[in-house]
Amino acid sequence: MKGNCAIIGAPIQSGASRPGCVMGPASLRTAGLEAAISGLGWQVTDLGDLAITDPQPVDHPNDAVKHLSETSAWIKVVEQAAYDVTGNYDFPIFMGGDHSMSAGSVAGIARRAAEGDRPLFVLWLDAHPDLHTLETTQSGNLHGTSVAYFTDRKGCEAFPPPAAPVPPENVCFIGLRSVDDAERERLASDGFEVHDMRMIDESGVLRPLRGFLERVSAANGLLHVSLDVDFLDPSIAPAVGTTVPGGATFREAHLIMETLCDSGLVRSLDLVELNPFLDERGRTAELMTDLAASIFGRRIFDRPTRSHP
Ligand code: 5AB
Ligand code: MN
Ligand code: MN
Ligand code: MN
Repeated sequence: MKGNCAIIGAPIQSGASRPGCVMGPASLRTAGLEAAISGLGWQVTDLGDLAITDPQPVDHPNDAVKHLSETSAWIKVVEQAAYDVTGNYDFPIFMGGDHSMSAGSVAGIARRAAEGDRPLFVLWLDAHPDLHTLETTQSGNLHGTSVAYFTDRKGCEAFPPPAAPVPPENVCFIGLRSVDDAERERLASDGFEVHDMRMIDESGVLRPLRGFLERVSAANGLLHVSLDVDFLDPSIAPAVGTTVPGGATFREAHLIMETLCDSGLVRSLDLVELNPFLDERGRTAELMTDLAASIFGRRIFDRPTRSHP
């Protein structure tokens, strides 16, 4: 047995503009996530779906902000679940739901990591940096605020305060290609590690990823990976409300997951933004499942392999 994995659903869609992410966990289950990981030698427990009860009204001076009370309630529930599950399982997978889920999952994992005195690092695989605060968001869609929240940027006070903010230097973005002005300023000034798609075009995915993994390893850190469907090119992953052309290819994405697996540093994973209403015969759900399987050790061959001269 390689370890205990928990899968836990957070059917949240209040953070996104297009409804449908509520079906994300069901679609990942239908694609066979549990069997894919248990088939690799892990013990997998499906903890079911989280739910919110009785969201408290929360107001905000930025009138653009949408569904604040519901999203706040979700962050609280997911934060507590992430804190609890990291105490009992080696490797939890959080199935979204839109990306506001990760405000809660990362905050809860960070609270647990701080207790164990290990620094938490976050790899954010996304077309977007999700660095708006509630003050700067223009769309008002709160799935664009998660990173600002868990790094404790000023302007997210309407959400429950994060117990152990993640330092921006511990957050690495790969795949960026849609960045708003307010986010651009933060990326330039706050010490995040940033690899946009142009850098990936120029260097490939391995160089930046290995550099980041070396930092995690040198700091004896724990690594959380947050995978937004729109990290992937829309031609291979159509089931997302926020498609941006020019995303990661099938092999780039798999190579990232395989390298993450080899590193042995990853302890938790978000699969987010899957909108099954927009999918084509389940192909995006299947791809997200295959990418998760690669992080858990699925590979073409076990290494080292001998190739013909
Ligand atoms: B996602 C945008 N920056 O604020 C905004 O999909 C997009 O979780 C946010 O990365 C995308 O609405 C949020 C234009
Ligand atoms: Mn995102
Ligand atoms: Mn995105
Ligand atoms: Mn999205």
